[in-house]
Amino acid sequence: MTAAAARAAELRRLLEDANHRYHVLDDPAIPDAEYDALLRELQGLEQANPELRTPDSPTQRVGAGILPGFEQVVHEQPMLSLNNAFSDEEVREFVQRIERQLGVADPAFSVEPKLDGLAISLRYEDGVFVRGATRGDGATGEDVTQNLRTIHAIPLTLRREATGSAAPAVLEVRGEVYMPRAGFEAYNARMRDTGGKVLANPRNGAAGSLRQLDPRLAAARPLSFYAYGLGVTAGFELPDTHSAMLQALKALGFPVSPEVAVASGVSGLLAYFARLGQRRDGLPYDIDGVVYKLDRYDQQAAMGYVSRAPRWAIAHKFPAQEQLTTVEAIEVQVGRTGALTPVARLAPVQVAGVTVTNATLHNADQIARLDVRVGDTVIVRRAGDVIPEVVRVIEDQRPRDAAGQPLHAPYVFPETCPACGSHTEAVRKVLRSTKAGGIEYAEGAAIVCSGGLFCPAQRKQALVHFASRRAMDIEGLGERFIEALVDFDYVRTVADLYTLTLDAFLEMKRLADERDDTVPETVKAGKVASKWAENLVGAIADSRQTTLERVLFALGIRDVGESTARTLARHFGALDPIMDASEAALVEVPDVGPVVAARIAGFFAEAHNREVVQALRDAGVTWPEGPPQRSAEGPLAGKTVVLTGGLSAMSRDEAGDRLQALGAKVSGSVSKKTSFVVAGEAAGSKLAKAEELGVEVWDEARLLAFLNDHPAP
Ligand code: I6G
Repeated sequence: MTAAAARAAELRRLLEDANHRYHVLDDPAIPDAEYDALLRELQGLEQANPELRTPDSPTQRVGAGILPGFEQVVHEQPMLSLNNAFSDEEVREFVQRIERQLGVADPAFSVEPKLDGLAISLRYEDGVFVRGATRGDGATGEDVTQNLRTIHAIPLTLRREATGSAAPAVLEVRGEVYMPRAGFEAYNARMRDTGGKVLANPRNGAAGSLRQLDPRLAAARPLSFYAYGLGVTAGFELPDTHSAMLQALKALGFPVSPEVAVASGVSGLLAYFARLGQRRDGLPYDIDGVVYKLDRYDQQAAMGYVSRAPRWAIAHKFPAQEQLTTVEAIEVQVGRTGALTPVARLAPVQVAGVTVTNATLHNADQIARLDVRVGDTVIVRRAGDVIPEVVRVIEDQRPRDAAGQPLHAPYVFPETCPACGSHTEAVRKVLRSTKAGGIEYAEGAAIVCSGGLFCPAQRKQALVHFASRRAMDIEGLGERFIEALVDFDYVRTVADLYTLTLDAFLEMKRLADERDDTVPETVKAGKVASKWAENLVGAIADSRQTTLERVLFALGIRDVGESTARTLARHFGALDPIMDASEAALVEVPDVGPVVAARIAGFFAEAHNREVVQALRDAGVTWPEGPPQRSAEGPLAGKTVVLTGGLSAMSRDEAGDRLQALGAKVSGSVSKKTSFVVAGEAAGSKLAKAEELGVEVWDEARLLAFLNDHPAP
């Protein structure tokens, strides 16, 4: 064997080991970056020596060329279906039939969740994955080998330590390909952002992915796999029980559900069903029931089959997670951040054991994509902790007039905020910065109310932020009291806080306590309240003396965090010039880009927001103002610096401030114009980019030494 061949074999082993630890044992051994480095090394070796490229190489998981179509696969051993039980009674009958036929009491069952995915069969010859097929009609399926190779949970070779030297000549493993919920949500969020097609549910996601003719598309979908059974085998010593067989599969490198257990008697099965049912919403994947299988293979053989289903197994189904209902109205809710979210009000329907009357429609683009209208019959889905959502409209059931025209027009998204009447703006999510130094936005835009502090829907959040420690630092004004202040109409804007008297706070607290069952009676009647109110009034009074950067931050302008507030305060020196600055003037401020400039200008263009600022001034809130500090002087004048990775001696923001104070412009992205990059712990792509462009890189020690030699002016 050549040195290259030996290294390639070693890399394949290391990569498959890492893969197994990560996807099967849930116990990652090496960081992602190291996995990527090993994979790149193997790709390089295989490129230079194509004869080293084997079908079971981890490099083949990225997806090969586009297929002309799928070949048919005849299952040597048919892929059966399972009979269903929808009630405890049906489970009882299933167990009693077995007990009668076998003449045994309380036989043991292997019990496991039934994942809502797609059944597949994987064929291994001499320990190597050679073909994977869908179930199809049970007798014939489709060859989806290329797509299955991209699923990291599926081993490309059987694990050596389990097989010893001789792998089974043939081993067909059956199981379910599924899409974990988190992956489904993330995939759909990405699709919504980029205007792509969202998946109706994780099951469709898994099935659709396997049907892609371009395996690279399947590789981009977050799929996983659990093994649950066998097809044909040769040279494989079958254990006596199904549960032992699952352990054997696990040892061979297949993921087996950690929920698998052994139970006996009707009560044992029903207890397992109830236990898993309770945990259903918290599982990382969708399940539609549990499967009970007689554990002993000799007992399975004695029970036999009826038509195409085993008599020794049954699927006990949970209530469905998708149901049909009708849309009674479409309303728009304003969230605490001002985002307008369309919600469908539904005719009440039971979904997975819960009555659903509202479902999210996510955003304006989603309504347009689904074309949901009032009166429509829709599929509503509720799974896990996720808010119920409308996934599809049944268009043939749309109400129509005598001429066949729909009774309801397409929904038109409101142009003003339903809570305060302010105009709305489309806020596009930043996807990434481009090589040319620009910004790439997501296509779908969130529609956001511009009312800010004036909007009642945003008022509570605005007050929480305003009072927070790093903003106006008003101690003692917790969220519970802020809610009460707004709910009982004591404050409309943040400036109203400064008009409240001691008596008003005491009255508000009494009302807040009264409606709160968790507050003990002794506390409600207690005298602690007056001390609390006195302290609070004192804290509010103290907050009147503040700084420009705190006020700017406290106003809650979208995307203006502490660091931007500080830079703005330094650059302009006073509030009026900031309020009157054009977007063009704002982008001159270090680290303020066009998006943030538009936010600041938009905020102060709203009359309500200017009135709040005036009210704060009238209430005696003051801050020192001075001349602008925008001279690019200092040892770093004219230099553009990028900070990346974690620093141990200070936060990145703090380091940025100190560099700015020395005249540097701090930027978020690396380009040829970058003077140097400060790379802290676990620096990633920005460091790589700097190295690629030949930009100077400082480590933390060098930064600290420089700051030490150049104290702030
Ligand atoms: O569709 C299935 C899901 C889960 C199954 C199954 C299963 O076991 C956990 N087991 C068998 C034997 C069959 N279908 C035919």
